[in-house]
Amino acid sequence: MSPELLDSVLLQTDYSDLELHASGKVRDVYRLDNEHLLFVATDRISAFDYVLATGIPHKGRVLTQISLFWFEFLKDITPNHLVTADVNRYPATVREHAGELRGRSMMVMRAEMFPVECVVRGYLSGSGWKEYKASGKVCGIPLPAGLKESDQLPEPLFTPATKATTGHDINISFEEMCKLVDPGLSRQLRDLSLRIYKKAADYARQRGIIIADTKFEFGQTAQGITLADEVLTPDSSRFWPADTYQPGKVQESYDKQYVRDYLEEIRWNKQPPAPALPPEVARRTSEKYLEAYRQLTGRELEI
Ligand code: PZK
Repeated sequence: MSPELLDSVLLQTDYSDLELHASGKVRDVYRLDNEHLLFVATDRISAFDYVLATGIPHKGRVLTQISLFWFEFLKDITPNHLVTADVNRYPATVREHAGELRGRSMMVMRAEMFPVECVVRGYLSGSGWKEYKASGKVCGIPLPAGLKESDQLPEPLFTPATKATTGHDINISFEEMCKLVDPGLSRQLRDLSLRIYKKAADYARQRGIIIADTKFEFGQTAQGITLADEVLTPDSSRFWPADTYQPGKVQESYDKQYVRDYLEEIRWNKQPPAPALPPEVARRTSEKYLEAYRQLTGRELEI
């Protein structure tokens, strides 16, 4: 990889003047003031539940720009937490980091987050496929017999989950969700999630990308129920290339296939420490993220 490209890869953030609000495998959220947060997408990548030692050039910017695209696309359906992604409008306290933050960050409204993940599934995959095979249901919802792995569902399903403090999300029924979030609000979150998924998945399908499933996070702000976090990115969703879609088997991941193939090839035992990626695997993966952005938006990400 060229020195300039390597230099652009961000693995760690460190804004010692800011308090960390939340940090995830590949992104970090800082507190700007009482009402505002700084959401930063790094170039880290996770596979098989671990963050790898190698960053993916442009990944953080691609995911941020995809979220920004969807916020605009969905603004007639839902308010969102975006204040600005223009680093020139960030508070003076972070403007010294403008170079690093440009394109990969958003200043957002701090929201009172709902303690549920709003998952929508349009296709039968992952834990949904496993449950269907065992019981004919997905998250307790009965489905017609005879569906194959990766089949499109008759209707998209809302399958909420709670964030486990360690490890994986736990699927819950809508009734269980109603014990955690007021039933009226739960219904609104369900209806909103389904409308957002349908509008976005329909658009993406016309552009050659199947959004098999996705996860939304909502919070409450002065504007009411507000779409937060990143939205409809390859990290929060399963993106499949439509041109090779073939129900009856596992689908190749749009973005992480080269990474998974490499990790299987070297027979990593999927225990830490996670390996580094050969430059060629990182480069090809970077190309896939850029391609996803291009395919969805019809624009080229300016590098
Ligand atoms: C918030 N997360 C998830 C975890 C991340 C993100 N607008 C908001 N207001 C209050 N809290 C959050 C948000 C947003 N978005 C989101 N945790 C808190 C999360 C780890 C890293 F980048």
